[in-house]
Amino acid sequence: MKMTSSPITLDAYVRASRRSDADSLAVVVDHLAEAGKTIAQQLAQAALIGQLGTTGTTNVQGESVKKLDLWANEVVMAALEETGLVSVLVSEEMDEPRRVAPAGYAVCFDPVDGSSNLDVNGIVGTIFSIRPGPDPLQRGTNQVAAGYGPSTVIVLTLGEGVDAFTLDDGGRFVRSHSCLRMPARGRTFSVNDGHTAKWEPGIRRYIDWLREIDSASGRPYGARYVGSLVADFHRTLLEGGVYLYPAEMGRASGKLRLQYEAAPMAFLAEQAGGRASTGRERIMNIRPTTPHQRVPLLIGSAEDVSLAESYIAGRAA
Ligand code: AHM
Ligand code: MG
Repeated sequence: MKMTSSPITLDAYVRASRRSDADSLAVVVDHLAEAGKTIAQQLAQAALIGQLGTTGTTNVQGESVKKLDLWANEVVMAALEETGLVSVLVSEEMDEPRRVAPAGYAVCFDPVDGSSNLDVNGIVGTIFSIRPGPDPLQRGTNQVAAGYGPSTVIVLTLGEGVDAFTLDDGGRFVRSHSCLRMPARGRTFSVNDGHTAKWEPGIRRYIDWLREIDSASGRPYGARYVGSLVADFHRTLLEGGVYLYPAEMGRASGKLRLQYEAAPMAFLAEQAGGRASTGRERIMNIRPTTPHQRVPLLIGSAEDVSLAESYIAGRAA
């Protein structure tokens, strides 16, 4: 990881990209960043202003909806619609894609990822994925930009590597990390260990292998699990290792959603030299058939993900 010496703002960075639509993309990313700031401010005061807890409803995926999920969804939607550059929006909090214009980008987002952490003041963040519109169902390989913002950092790729931008005192996102590279191999694994009994044998054997003592191969790996993809992925991006939300008994597609969780993180991981897989196929290659489709996700350091795949395929003992 290189700490950058020349400060560049998020807006200037996107405008300086080699993409022909750099100026339009800068407007969309800038509006997402402003929405992120608004959400961060609200989160900071949530306990004081009655914004914790649930709405008492469930979303299209059968999950309990938190007040902040809905509120943040409106903030992100309004910010994107204001750009006039977006044709369709896909959000974790909306049953159907929302058409806003005949032409423009297709933006898929999770307004508050990790929302089970909201009421305990844990780390949450917004994930976004920008594709050329107006088709909302496109492979991850079509993404023109993807990123997320846990607290007041925005991590972004435009397909030209991965950079991170930190909110400064003046309210500007300024590049703090440039050309992030994930180590080829890490020392930690991140998975909901309580679900062990629901995993297929290959995943169980792989996690057991990570727990064995063998100093030559750097084992045992440490276990780290926040239960918030933005937080767990951010650590994995910076320090390497592997994050897994595998297929489970009774939930063959895992938990995470392709369009606004797995695909944007996969784009970031690959741009940082890492890998993202269902265990059997590259996440970026999957063509979505429904807006909220779920996929198993193994993401992180290239060697760690490859070894996990070998276990699933029965190649590793
Ligand atoms: P959410 O978008 O409803 O918050 O769900 C996604 C989250 C991820 O951030 C996290 O990695 C995972 O769900 C945690 O799930 P679990 O509590 O089953 O371990
Ligand atoms: Mg989520």
